[in-house]
Parts: sequence; C-alpha cells; structure tokens
Amino acid sequence: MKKVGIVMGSASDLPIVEKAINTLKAFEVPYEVHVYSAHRTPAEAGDFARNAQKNGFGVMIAAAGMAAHLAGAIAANTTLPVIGIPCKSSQLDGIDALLSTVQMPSGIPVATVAINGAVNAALLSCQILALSDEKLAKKLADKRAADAAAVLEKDAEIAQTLNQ
Ligand code: RP5
Repeated sequence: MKKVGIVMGSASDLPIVEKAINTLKAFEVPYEVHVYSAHRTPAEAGDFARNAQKNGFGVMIAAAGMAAHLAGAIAANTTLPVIGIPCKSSQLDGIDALLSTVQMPSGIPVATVAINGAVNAALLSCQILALSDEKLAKKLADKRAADAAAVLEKDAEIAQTLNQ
C-alpha cells in the first residue's frame, strides 16, 4: 500500500497531528511523519513534496497554524492529493490558519479539513488510498457501520431514560 506523508510546520503541532497518526494506525495504513516548515525550512518542505511520489507516498497531509502556508507549499510541489489541517495555535483561534490553508488559487488544490480536524484528514487519506485497496475500503465501511450503531445505541438509551 502507498504511504501517507504527514508534515507539520512545528513540533508544537504534534498534539493535533497525533490524532491523525492514531487514526492511520487503527486502519494499519503506513505513514511517515516530518516537521518541515514552509517558512523556516522551505527547501526541505519542497524536497519532501517533490520526491513524495517516487518515494512511495499516495497522499499528503500538511498541518500548520498561524500564517499556514505549508499545505499550499506542499501542493505546489506535487500532484499527489494534499489534505490541509489548519491548526489552532494563535490568539486568532485557528481562523488565520483556516483561511491561509483553504484559500488556494485555482490550479493548486488543497483539500482543507476543519480547524484541528486531524481525524478527518486521516480518514480522507484512507478513503483516497481505498480507491485501489478493497481491504481498506471494507475497514472504512465497517467503521462507518460501527459509528452508526454507537449513535443508535445512545438514542435508545436516551429514549428510554427521557421519553415519557
Ligand atoms: C506554524 O506556526 C506552525 O505550524 C505552528 O502551528 C505555529 C507556531 O509554531 P512554533 O512557534 O510553536 O514553532 O508555522
């Protein structure tokens, strides 16, 4: 299976990124994690993106906060699908990172998830890789079914205790 490349702009983003890592682990999807900044280490971020396809990656996740240009910088250097996680790491509650990540010009797409939406970034990566992996597609379908069953179980519990 192809790997997911995870890049974060700073080690301070790790508590958010860990949720993506744990989700990929749960689905047994291979990944590689790096700290490369679009601003502090632009050469390394660019090299990683440029070489990603030939190094066995199928999808990239880029997490950054504040003036979050990392996902766009990665996307500028690869045609692999890039998923951006805007991280809440400033006084602006992540709105700064959300707008910086989501407002890409035509031609260089970044699929942006919610502020701190690391779990969905990982799930979306799995969904992309599952296009050519039936086993992974089945795991995703099973997870959806389990999540739905958990909601209905809560519904039954609440109905029993609250409904007259
Ligand atoms: C961004 O600036 C990083 O992605 C991080 O969210 C934020 C703050 O970085 P540090 O100053 O904590 O390294 O580039």
